[in-house]
Amino acid sequence: MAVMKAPGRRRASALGLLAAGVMAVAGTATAAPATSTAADSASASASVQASTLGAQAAQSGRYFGAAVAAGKLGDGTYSTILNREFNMVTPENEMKWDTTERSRGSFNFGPADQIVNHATSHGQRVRGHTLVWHSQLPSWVSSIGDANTLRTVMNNHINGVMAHYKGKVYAWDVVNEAFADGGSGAHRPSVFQNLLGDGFIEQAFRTARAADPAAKLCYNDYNIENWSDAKTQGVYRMVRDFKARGVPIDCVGFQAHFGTGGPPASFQTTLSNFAALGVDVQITELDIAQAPTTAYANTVKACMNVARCNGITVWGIRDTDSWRSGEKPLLFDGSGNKKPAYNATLSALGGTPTAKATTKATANTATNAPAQTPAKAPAKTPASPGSAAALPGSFSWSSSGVLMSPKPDSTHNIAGLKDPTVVYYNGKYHVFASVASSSGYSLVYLSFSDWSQAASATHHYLDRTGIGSGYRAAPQVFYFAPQRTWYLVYQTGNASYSTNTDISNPAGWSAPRNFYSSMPDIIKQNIGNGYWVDMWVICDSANCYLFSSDDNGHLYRSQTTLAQFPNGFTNTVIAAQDSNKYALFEASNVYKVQGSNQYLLIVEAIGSDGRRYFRSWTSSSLAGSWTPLAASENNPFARASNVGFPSGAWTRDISHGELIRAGYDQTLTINPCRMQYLYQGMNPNAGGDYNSLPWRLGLLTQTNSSC
Ligand code: G2I
Repeated sequence: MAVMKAPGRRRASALGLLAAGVMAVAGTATAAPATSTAADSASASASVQASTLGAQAAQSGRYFGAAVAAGKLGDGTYSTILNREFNMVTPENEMKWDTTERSRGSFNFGPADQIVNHATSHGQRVRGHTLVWHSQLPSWVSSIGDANTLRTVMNNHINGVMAHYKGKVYAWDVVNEAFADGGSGAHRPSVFQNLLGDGFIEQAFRTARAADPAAKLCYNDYNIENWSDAKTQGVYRMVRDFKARGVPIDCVGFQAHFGTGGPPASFQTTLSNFAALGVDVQITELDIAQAPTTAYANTVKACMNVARCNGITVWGIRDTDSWRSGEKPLLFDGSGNKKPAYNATLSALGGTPTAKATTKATANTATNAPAQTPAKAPAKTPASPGSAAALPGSFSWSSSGVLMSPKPDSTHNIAGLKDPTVVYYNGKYHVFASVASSSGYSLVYLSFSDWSQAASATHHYLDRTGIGSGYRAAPQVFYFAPQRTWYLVYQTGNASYSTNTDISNPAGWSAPRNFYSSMPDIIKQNIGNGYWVDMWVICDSANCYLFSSDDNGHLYRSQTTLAQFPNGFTNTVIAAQDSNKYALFEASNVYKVQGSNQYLLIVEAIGSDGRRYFRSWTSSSLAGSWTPLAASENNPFARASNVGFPSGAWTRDISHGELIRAGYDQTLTINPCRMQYLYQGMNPNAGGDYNSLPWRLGLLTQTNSSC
C-alpha cells in the first residue's frame, strides 16, 4: 500500500493513501442499492400500530398519560377508559400540599395512595404532581414569615412526600409554575420566592434528588411552549444554568393548556431546544379548547419529532372531568366516547384508528398525516438572549492522556484507532471509530458510562455486522428523530450509511446504502488528485445537509428535505474553499450552537509544522457562507499550541474527531459552555506508512469558557 508521499514539508493525506481501498470500493458502491429493503424495513419497524394511546406511544418508547381524580376511580366508564388507554397517571390534585400536609408535619396520603395503588395494579406509572407550588398551598405555609422556618418546612415537605412514594413515582414535578407571566422572564412572587429568593428552586431540586435518587426531577410550567416568549426564555436560562452547574434536573414539563389554535408554531423548536440542554421534555397537562383534530395532531407530532420528548399526558379523561369543561377540551366526550381528537392523536402517535372508534369523525381523521411524517416545519429558531457571547474568538484546551487505544484480536490486526464519532445517550457514551492497518479500514463500536471506563470497554468490530467488510471509514452517528432511527454515516468510496433502531446493539446495523448514485459532478470537477472523504450530515427544522471534503481545498454541501432524508441529496455546491489545500483539508464537522442562531464549522488543516490542527468558522445558516472565527495557525480552534497536556504531551497532532454534543439527534447541537472534543492524536516520533500510524483517542476540554 502506498505510504507517505511527504510532499515538501507536509504530511500526506490521511485517507488519501487508501488508493487501493478506494478503487476497490467502486464495486461495493454500485452494489449497494440492492440492500435498500433492509434499511427500509428497519425504519418501518418503528411504527408498529396499536389500538390504544398508551400502547401506540409505547411503540416509540413514549408514554401516554392522563390526570386522574381519586374520587372518580369508582366510576366504571371512567376507569374502563383509564385502564384501557393510559400507561401513565398524574394525580390531578391529590399530591398537592393542601392535601398531603394540610397542617404542619401531619401527612395525609390517603387520596393519592388510592391513585398510586390503582396505577400500580394496572401496570401504569405515576407522575408526581407537585411538591413546591404557590397555589393550593395551605395558609400555614403561605403565612410563614422567616426564611429559616420556610426552608425547613419546604425541605421537610419534599422529604416526607417523596419518602412515602419512594420507588413508586417515575417523575416528580418538583417545582410548579415558579415563573411570572408577561415580559419579565423572572420568577413570580410567592412565599418561597419572597423569603428564600431565586435559590429556592435549586434548593428544592437538591433536596428532591437526595430524597429519591431514582425519580426523575422535573420543572413544570404553562405558557412556556412558544420559544420567543420571555417566560420560555426565563425557564430555558434556568435549566441551562442548572445543567452547567450540576444542579439536579432531569426533565421539563410543558403543561400545554392551549386555545383552539393549538400549539404555537415554534413548539417543536422549544421542545428540541430544551432537550438539547440534556433534559427530557414532556407534555404534562394537555388540553385544547374545543379539541380540534389538527391542534391535537400538531401537538403530538411536535413531541414525536423530538427524541427526548418521552411522553404526553392529557389533563383529564372526559370533557366533563376537565377543569375547563365548558370548552370541551379533551379526547373523550361526557359519555366516554372517543372524539375526533382521539383518532387524530392516535394517528399522530403512529397508530391506526380502528372501526371501533365512535362518532362520524373517524373517517375525517383517518386522513390525518401518516405516522412518520414530521410536523409542519416550525418557525425558525430565534436567538436566545445572550447568544452573542456563545462562542469566544479564541480557544484554549486541556487534553486528557490517551483514553482509547486499538484492541487487536485474532482476526483484526489494528495499528490505529481513528476518526471517532460520539453521542451520550441513555447514560452512556457510544463511540464509533475507524480502525486502520496496512490492510485497510473498518469500523469499531464501544460504549462506556464514564471516560474513566473508556480504556476497558469492549471493542465490537462492525465488519461482522450488516455493515460488512471492505473499506469503511470515518463514521458519524446521530438519531434521526423523525424516523426514530439511528444513522451511521461513513465513507466507502461513496457516501454511505447504515441504520439501527438500537444504538447499543452493534449487530443491529443494516447493510450500507449510498446517499448518491455516484460522485456528484462538481466534486469530480474539483477533486484533482485528492480523495473524497469525511461525510457529515446535519439537519435544521426543514432540511438536511451532507458535507464532505476532497483533500484538495474544497468543502462540499448537498441538500435534501427533512421529510425526504436520507434520499434526495442534490444541489451539491462548494460550501468553502482554500487555494492552499492543506488549509482546508478534511474531517469537517458542523454543529448547531445551543441557545443561539449560530452554526459552527471546524475543518482539519495541516500546519506549517506538518502537524494536524483545526480551524473554525460560524454561519447563521447551514446553507450560508462561513465567517472565520478562530481560523489561523496562530489563532486556531484546536492545535498543539493552544492545548495543555497536564498528563504529558503524547501528541503534536490534534486530528479528526468530534465535539461532545448536548443531545444526540440530527440537529447536532452543542453546548458552547466548556466544550469537549474527542480527537485522534499519536506519538510524535512515529512515522512510516500512514495507515499503520499509531493513532489513539484523547479528549480536549475547553479551559477558557466564560460560563
Ligand atoms: O389549573 C389547571 C392546572 C394548571 N397547572 C397545574 C395543575 O395542578 C392545575 O390543575 C388544576 C386542577 O385541574 C383543578 O382540579 O388545579 C386546580 C387548582 O389550582 C384544581 O382546582 C381545584 C379547585 O381549586 C378546588 O376548589 C377543588 O376542590 O380542584 C379541586 C378538586 O376538584
